[in-house]
Amino acid sequence: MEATGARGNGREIGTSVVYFPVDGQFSILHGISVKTNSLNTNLLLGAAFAGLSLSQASAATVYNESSDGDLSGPFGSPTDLTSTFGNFLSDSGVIGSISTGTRGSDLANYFYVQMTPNVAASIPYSFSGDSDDGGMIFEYVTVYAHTSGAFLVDGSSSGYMSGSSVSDTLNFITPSDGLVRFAVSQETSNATMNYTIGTVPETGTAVLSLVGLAAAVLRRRRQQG
Ligand SMILES: [Ca+2]
Repeated sequence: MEATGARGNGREIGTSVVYFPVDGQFSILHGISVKTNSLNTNLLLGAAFAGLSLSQASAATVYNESSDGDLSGPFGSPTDLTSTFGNFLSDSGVIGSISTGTRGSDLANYFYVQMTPNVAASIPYSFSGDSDDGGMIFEYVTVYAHTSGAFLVDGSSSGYMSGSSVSDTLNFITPSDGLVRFAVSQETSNATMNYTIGTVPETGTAVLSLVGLAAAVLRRRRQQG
């Protein structure tokens, strides 16, 4: 989906953007329609497509176990993701799962990443899962300084649930070499636990951004008019 002249540069809006022969009504993404027959419609569409291009350009880097491989189980040999992300503090995240008992033998996941040294990090995480114990699931994300093994978050940032989900944020100061190890584990008999660590875009984010930007521009045009 490209609009000639507007790709990746929103500053061109209002100077040279005319892409579509619009008279009357143009439908955006099967639901949102913009009704006008003035040049404004072209400006709106230009803004929308420029926004989409910018969104794609800054898309998050995500390691997904389902397509990129199961993360390491032994604590002493975590998966090295330093080249996957470059800097995990940027838009990036991990999607994975652990399972135990009747659900599998993937008891824990360990990986380490590179971050900017000596900065305050705030990393979101979430768990969702199911259990056939009919009771509680305890899950943990523990954060270590990879090189020294020192605790950065001691695993207390955990929750419990049965068939629901929890989310929280891991707040810590990155170590002097920036290498940070994450440990994901759980304490239950029979459960599969899906988790995310870091920034993981939700399905449809780009579409929502596109529609939202177009709507915002339209509102502003109306206010100015
Ligand atoms: Ca796994």
